[in-house]
Amino acid sequence: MDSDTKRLRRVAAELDEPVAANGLLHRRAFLRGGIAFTGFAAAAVTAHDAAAQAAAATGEKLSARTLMTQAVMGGPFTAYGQPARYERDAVREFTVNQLTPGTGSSRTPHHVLEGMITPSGLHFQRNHNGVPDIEPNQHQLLIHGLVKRPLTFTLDSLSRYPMESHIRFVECAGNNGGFNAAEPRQADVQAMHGLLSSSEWTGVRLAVLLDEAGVDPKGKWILAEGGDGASMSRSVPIEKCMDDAVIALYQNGERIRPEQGYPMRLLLPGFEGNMNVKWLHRIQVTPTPTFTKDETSKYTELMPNGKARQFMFQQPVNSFITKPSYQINLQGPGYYEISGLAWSGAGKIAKVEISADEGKSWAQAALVDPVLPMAVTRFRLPWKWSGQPLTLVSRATDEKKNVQPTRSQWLKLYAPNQGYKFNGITAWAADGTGQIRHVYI
Ligand SMILES: Nc1nc2c(c(=O)[nH]1)N[C@H]1C(S)=C(S)[C@@H](COP(=O)(O)O)O[C@H]1N2
Ligand SMILES: [Mo]
Repeated sequence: MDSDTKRLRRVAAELDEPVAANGLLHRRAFLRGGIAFTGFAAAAVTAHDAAAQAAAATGEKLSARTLMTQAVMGGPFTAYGQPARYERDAVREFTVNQLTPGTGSSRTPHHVLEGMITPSGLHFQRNHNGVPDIEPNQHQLLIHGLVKRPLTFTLDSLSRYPMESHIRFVECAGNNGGFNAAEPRQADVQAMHGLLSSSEWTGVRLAVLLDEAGVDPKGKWILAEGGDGASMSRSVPIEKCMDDAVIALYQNGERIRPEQGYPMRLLLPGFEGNMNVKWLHRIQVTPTPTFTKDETSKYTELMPNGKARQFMFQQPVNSFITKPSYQINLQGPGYYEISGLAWSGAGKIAKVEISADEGKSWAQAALVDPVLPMAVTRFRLPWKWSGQPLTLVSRATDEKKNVQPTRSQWLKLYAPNQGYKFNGITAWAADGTGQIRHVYI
């Protein structure tokens, strides 16, 4: 054994010590290579042996020659690439209502995705009247109301302005639903948390356009209206418009997808999805909120005293574990990496803690760079599962010190059946075979 090997073994032995109950390891245990050395190296040899044995059984020799005969002539070029045809699980999930086929939502399959960016074709959709087919050269954005100079912008004229790019999440206020049912619903991460997606958005800062139009001091709000059949419209405080609001034209490097608001959408970082008006064609500066149907009949929260709370813009701090999760079961005792997503409308994620004993002891997960405000943050934690039944939970804290409540704490904040903005802790229970169920803790 050389000195490097000895050193790695020593580090491994230290890091292999759990930092919280039921085998949660130090967040850097895998990164330092220690665990990989003792655990995975051994596992890899076993896997290799198994493959060699299988090959021997069929009389086949694992050789360079075998690999070469497997090579085939490749297919032609494609104009726009698609995922490998075997990736059939990586699709949006939705139910079709025959009467209103364009109305409803489709969900991002987070349980089969990695990293912090949602592929554009898998961004969730929430449409109140379908996806309009807008000819970009015909589209205009009008800014009027309490301004010195009403202005209209075409896609071409907007393209001459300085652009900004930001990685930001969009999350529907109705995400994470179903938790007020008496029994925990047995559903995967896609069904439970799939109305959340994350993209790099590029566009023009709204403040630049409003400054050019010259906002009257009496203009305290805007009305943002979409060009879809629903004319979806929302009131936004002028402070947000002058702060970090963006007229987004690009999504993950290409023009924004039709489903996300082509050719332009309002992006309000951290604010509930509904306010991020798609197919944006009109901004009216107003003295007060407009009290549109979308902010009165819906997207308000009923409080315990029977009054509805309006204009709760920010999405709360939240997190969920994707690996393991419902239907992403454990494959027997041994080393695992627990992984998931955390986000907050208030800013950056400060920490994510994981518990494997229903919240009695906690280990701090590693946050994957870059950790950005109002973006999703991927977290990871090494874990050694002994094979005993247990419950895994994640709890996120943001930079403003907001912490995810438990489900029962959250339920006390609102009237029964109030369904918006749930951010209670999600818990996954593993039985002795590694099968995962959704449980309440
Ligand atoms: N014009 C318009 N904007 C809209 C909607 C809509 O139906 N029409 N849906 C809103 C809702 S409720 C949400 S959650 C987000 C969803 O954005 P996405 O479909 O790009 O994921 O868009 C919002 N903006
Ligand atoms: Mo939404």
